[in-house]
Amino acid sequence: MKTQALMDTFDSLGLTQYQQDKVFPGGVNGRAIIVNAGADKENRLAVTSPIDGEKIADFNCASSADVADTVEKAQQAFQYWRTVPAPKRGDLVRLIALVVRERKQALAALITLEMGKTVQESLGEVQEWIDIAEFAVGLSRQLYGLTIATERPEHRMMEQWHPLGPVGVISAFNFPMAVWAWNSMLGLVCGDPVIWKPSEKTPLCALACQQVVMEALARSEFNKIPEAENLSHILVGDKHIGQALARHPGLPLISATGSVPMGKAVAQTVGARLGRHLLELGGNNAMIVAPSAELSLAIRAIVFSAVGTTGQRCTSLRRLLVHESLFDQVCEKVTHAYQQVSIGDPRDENNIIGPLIDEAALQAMTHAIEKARQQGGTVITGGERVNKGGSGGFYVKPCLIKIDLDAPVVKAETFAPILYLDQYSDLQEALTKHNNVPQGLSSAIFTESSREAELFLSAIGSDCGIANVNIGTSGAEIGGAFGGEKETGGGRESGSDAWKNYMRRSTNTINYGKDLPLAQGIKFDI
Ligand code: UN1
Repeated sequence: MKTQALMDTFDSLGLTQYQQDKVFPGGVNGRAIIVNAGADKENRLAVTSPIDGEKIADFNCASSADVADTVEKAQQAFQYWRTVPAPKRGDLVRLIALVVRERKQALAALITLEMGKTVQESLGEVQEWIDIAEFAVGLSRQLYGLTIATERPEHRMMEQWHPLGPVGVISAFNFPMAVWAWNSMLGLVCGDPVIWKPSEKTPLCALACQQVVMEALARSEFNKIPEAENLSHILVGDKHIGQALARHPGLPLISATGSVPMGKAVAQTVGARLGRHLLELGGNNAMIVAPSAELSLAIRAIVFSAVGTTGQRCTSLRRLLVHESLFDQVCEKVTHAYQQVSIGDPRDENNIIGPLIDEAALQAMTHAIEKARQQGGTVITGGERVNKGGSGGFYVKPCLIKIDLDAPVVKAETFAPILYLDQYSDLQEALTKHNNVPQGLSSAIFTESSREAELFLSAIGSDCGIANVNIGTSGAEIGGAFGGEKETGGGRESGSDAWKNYMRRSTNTINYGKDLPLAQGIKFDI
């Protein structure tokens, strides 16, 4: 099934036609799609679909030499792109949004095939790309600097935002298009070419994204400009490619999404050359359900946040703190919902839980459940593998575990649908537990009390980058800044003023007088 489905999807994305051009120099060879055909044949990467574990593509990975060459090309593109007025750059991104809108179904189908999220969620991910692209188009006329009051007569002080340079993007499998889109749509309007190392688990999605950009370029006024062809690059490969990008002084910014160990390695390497990094790492997101909570909303929010994307979002709900007065009721309702959810092939619209990405994810889940048991936890429901007609996909029942949230296992992010559940009697005590993890991405409270809600959002409330009231922890809109504190890495991507990451600020003071007054009233007569 895979070969045909993949080829159909690629056909509708125009990829097979495109490969004759230059993205797939090795061509489509039966089931295999080869990138960098000239590269080391030992260095091959097999891509399997999590739907059934079948191999869907074969790659030769990029090499470190490709990194140096690609950065050089991106630098050349930058020399050109930074001179193009920002609203004109925005016009390319407008065309990208247009192509994505036209190809939405096919792009979503590819996400589902390669990453395994449900069609609804894949459509949502593609929508996220459209949203950030259209946001970036508007932004291309709003890259504002301040004018600042100066203490000197006949002077003016202002700031300008200039393009930064080529940006290296390292992304994870779970949002194989949207996270790159957050970075590259903003990067492109800000004047920066983008070099992307996608997850080794989802390179086909990356190729499709590249195809979209190339198609938009072909439709744009930049279609005859050789430098414009080098605005967007992908390098398929393992962590050595990521490390080479992080080391390269030609990339002033590395934006990395993924695990905490990966983020630390990137931060150290980029930091050693005093480059900038933008990190979006692990989350360990919690929700507090207060006594006044509207339970019909809370239960849906809990289940969507905890089991959506099979618990493989950075923003997935992993910890639930329920007031003791509601504990039994919430526990019963969530258990009931967990036992009802349909699990299976994500292409079937009836299923709301697809497979885990791979066997390692299943093992991590099984291991965490075992540890939770050893640390005093009780499995209320789920955790078992579900056999889907002997398919090689890793389908699991979402797992609900009653445990003290101070247990060590709860402090680590396990990228799987495990929800740890605990009760509280006093909100202060709940907040302490809530914040007592190394990560700080997303959080939520369900309450009808404005006092409790405001406390949760205040400086002494949730310590996360995202704090919500009466909605779940996942499913953030692109308009807000996305990211978190502590081991989540401190970066902010996507909306609000996250664009400033992709630009350099120049503070300018202009003297239009006939004197040279010094700041701070310093006298310096020569
Ligand atoms: C991620 O899991 O890395 O808030 C991104 C959400 C999505 C993005 C998640 N908009 O769930």
